[in-house]
Amino acid sequence: IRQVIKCGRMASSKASHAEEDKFLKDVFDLSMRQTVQKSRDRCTPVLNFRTPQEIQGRIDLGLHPAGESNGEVLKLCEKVFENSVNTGHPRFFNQLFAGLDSYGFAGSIMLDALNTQGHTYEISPALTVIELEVVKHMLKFVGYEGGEGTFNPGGSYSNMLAMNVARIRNFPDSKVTGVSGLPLLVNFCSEQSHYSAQKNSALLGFGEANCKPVKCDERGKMIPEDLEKSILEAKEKGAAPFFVTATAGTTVLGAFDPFNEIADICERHNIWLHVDGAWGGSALLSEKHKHLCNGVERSDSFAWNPHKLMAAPVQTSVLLLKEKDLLRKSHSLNVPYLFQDDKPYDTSYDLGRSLVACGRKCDAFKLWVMWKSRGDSGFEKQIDKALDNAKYLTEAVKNHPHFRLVIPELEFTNVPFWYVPPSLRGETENEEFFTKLGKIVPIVKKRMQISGLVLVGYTSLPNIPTFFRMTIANEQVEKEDLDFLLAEIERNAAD
Ligand code: ABU
Repeated sequence: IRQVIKCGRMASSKASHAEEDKFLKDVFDLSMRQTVQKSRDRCTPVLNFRTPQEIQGRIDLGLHPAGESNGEVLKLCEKVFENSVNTGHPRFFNQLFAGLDSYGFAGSIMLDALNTQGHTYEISPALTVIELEVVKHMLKFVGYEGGEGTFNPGGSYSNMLAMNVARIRNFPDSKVTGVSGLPLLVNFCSEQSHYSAQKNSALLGFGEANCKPVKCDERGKMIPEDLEKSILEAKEKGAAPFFVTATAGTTVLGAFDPFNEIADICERHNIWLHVDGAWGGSALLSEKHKHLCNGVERSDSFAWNPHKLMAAPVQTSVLLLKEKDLLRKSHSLNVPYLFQDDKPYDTSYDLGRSLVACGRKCDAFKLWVMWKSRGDSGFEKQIDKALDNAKYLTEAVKNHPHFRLVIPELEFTNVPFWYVPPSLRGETENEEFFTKLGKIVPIVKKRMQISGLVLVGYTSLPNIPTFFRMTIANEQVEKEDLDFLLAEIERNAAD
């Protein structure tokens, strides 16, 4: 090969290569210092809160005709870290993702070094077969052996593909002819499901109003009787119910819907059952907790975000389908610039043939590196620890006279609660009392955000005033971090 292409380094570029290499190493060291190493030191803050205007004043954001030196760019990058949230910190509880797994981070670095896309095997050969292997492994956990799946940019996108595939399975011609000649297609989700169900219904042309909300019980689980009532009402009006979104681990309360009862209803009415397991799907990895997902094997599709409880790097999202070849039937469109049939390999490995996305990152690789390193058992320990921590916090809140749980029976790592300030202690705990507690939550959150030592989210639900929406996802969280959170709320709510 050297003879054919006359290999050799050009002397003139040696200096710039050395500079580039140094820059890359410096960037790696900076990233390690600012994230991995800081996360190990609980004395560092989770964030240095600044307003957008303050950040605009601190970083030279402007783009200029002439480029800047590596040193200048590096200094600017350092400022970006200093004005970012350290989501790998064990006291970052704000979202349904947290932590920076070293193997996942390593996978991300290598993936970015490869800088390729997943539409054809010819530009991502190893990454394609890795994706298929990871999907095959995940299918087993859901009970979909023999099915198929794909990595997507986020859980909302996975939920969208599922809805589209369900429509095409019911009305195959509509892939070409569109939805205008079809009966009114309606879909259903619980009133506590993720907002992507409604957004996707709008996006795919069914309409937000045709995503019908189903009532939940006091634990946040879909009420199957209300689902069936709603399906029958839609049918009476001449509409065609075609899709139900159930949830494994709701966004706010972490509730798991009653999948078997919902599957019975979907079978009776020939409706596609999709489970949004973006958050709670990882329970399937734990012998102790997989019962939460009992019945999901009866569903048709399952969205799962390993970037949440498995702590894979953002984003690592999968849609799994029980039946094979539906992705191709729903999305195939052959174009001669990508999907030629006369390539020197089996072209069914050109995964882009079956997807909406053309350019797509090969996110499966990050998860594969993690899975190779940890094995199933490593993930199982991680999930069990998160649930143990949630149990510890639940008991701590329950037994602390200054805190109240929003719901007494928690299923997952979501621990929603209120703080009772000195001025309200001893009052009758009626609707007015909890409304007052709700008003305190954003104030305390704001103070904690500004002090930067811990970050936790808040929300409200219909008929439930604002509360702390605490979730545990990071494996590095220890009981002392949970004690710290409660102490920090007390400290910030002192007056
Ligand atoms: N993408 C899931 C919802 C985000 C969150 O509440 O953390």
